[in-house]
Amino acid sequence: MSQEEKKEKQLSEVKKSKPLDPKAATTCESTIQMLRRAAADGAETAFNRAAEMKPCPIGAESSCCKHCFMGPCRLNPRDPYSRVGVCGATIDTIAARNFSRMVASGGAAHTDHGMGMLDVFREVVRGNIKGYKIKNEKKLFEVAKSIDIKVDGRSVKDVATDLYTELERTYTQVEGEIPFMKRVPPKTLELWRKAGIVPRGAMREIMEIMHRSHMGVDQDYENIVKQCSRTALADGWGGSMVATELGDIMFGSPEPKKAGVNMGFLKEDQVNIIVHGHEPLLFEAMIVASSDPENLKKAEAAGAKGINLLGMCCSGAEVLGRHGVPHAGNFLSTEPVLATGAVDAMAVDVQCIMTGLNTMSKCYGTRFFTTNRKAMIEGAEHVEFDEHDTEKCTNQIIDMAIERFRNRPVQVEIPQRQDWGIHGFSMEYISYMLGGTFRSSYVPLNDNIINGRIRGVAGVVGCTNPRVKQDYIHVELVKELIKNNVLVVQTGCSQIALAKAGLMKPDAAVLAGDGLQEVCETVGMPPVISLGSCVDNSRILTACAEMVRTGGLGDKLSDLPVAGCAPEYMSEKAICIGQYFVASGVYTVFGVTFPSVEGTKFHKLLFEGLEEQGFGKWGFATDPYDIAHLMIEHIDKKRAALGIKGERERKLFSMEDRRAAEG
Ligand code: NFS
Ligand code: SF4
Repeated sequence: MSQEEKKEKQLSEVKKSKPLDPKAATTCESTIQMLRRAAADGAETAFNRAAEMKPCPIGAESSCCKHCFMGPCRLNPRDPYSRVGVCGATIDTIAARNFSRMVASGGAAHTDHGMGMLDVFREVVRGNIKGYKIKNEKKLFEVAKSIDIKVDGRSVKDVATDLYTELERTYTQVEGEIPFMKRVPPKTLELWRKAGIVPRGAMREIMEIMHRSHMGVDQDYENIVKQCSRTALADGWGGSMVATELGDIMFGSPEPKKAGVNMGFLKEDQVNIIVHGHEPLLFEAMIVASSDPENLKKAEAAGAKGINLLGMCCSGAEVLGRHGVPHAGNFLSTEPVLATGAVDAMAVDVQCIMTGLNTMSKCYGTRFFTTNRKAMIEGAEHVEFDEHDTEKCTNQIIDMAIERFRNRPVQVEIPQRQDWGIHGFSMEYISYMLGGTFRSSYVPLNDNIINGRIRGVAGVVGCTNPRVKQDYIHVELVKELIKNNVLVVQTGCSQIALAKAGLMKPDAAVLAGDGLQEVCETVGMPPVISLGSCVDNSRILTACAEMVRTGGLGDKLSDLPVAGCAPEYMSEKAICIGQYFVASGVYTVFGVTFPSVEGTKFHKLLFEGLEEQGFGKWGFATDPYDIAHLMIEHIDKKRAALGIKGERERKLFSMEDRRAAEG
């Protein structure tokens, strides 16, 4: 079956089930149970809406343009060169311009989030915000050092002041290179310099994309794609990386801990509050407020045994790793979870918040709050979150959740499934885990890749999308990868899918191939490693840079035997992430659908040309096994180029050896 036919088949499987068959829509048991309840109650979710809304085939392949009012212009995706837009724009111009705006929007989401973190960090350092503090001084000094800020003998405040001044350039710099370019392997940076894609500040790059994609400006698809790379790099090695690093500095670096995922962590006898969104600021403040003795007293007075806080989507993935706060589910479960009737309040900030949550929460009497002035929903209650006075918002949410608990308007039905796993890895911890305290380094990882126990590393990330069966592709793909000795690192909603499938436990190593299994068993790690939210994809970039620096695996990021994938993506942020991985040198495969027409020059550039120029490239497939094998083939190709194909003799550094070395 061709890719095209497979895609059609997947789409029609989800579509044809009218009324919706929950088992065809998702493999998440809790979500199935809740979709059944929602159907019985006449409540509707994205799964139902997706089944009714046929995706526009022209839009899906990015063959239409509405950048001016001589149009909108539609080209025929089956014969894309048969027509041009009213202005004469070809399919390549149109698709490249559309793509660039996806990159701009996705990059804007991450960089605006990162800039918000920087604003708070600055006010914390200046003493104007008291609710947060610098929790991790070690990380502060490490980050400062990595961008050449002097740290020896200096105070925390001085270093932190220099750090925020310097990091501000990530967003506002008009000319020259942003600070984290200092972390890029020299050969990769050299390639970017030659290509003219070293990013300036994100604001500048995003503004330039919006200008260049306006009617009648940049019409050369190759030139547009260059600006896509530059803008995307300003996200991955800029805005997102700042968000991750400042999060670690203010809230602590994640460390592995046992933590739970799934709807079974809702508690019937407690006040359940879900925080959903992306910025850790609201979540961290909610953690403090929900353990405040005053609030607990109020909850008790209402007959509750406590206040039970849970995460969803990305901020949830972040606190899952940082603090072990349980996680109720990924993107597509955000509506179904409300059908439990057990959610007393849901507070959201920015990104991936479905409008449908407001309607759904009204059906089940959940108090639903938007909290960010940038993200309101018509008809929803808005309680604004102010970092200078976090309690005002969090206490109000808790009060209203308690009130709702006292008079729960519907019967509660909580799916009983709880999945435990180990969460909270970071690039620093991976180095410690493999090397031990005193020889903490990437040498053992590189060694195990060179000796072939680990074939390569795959990043499997991204959303869930009702156009395909929720979680299914993530889980099958990752199983296939580890079976073939590929170590998998994860972020975002994908990580939650695998946590629910039980693959984030060390004993999941039995599902891995011999080599990977041996490594996992020796160091006691799971074969699938959770790194946090989508901005934490920057952890994968830092880890790749460290692998190059450590040596033995080439001198550019594009030499590494690694690959990336977002098999169920839905968001423009994912497109931007994909483009920064590709520009960094990584082969990146997407599923569901891809916004370009196969056979066009633009498509060929993304899928072949960029690699010929020394970057990574895009790939596309919808079947999990096809995706896995595309990734594995690529990893093998890189291994062959490094001359390490099939090699497997060096001794693994065992726990015993490590103890001996540490004395
Ligand atoms: Ni990432 Fe997070 Fe999930 Fe997709 Fe949305 S929550 S930033 S975009 S849906 S992984
Ligand atoms: Fe049509 Fe060109 Fe206007 Fe786009 S910019 S809508 S292709 S006329």
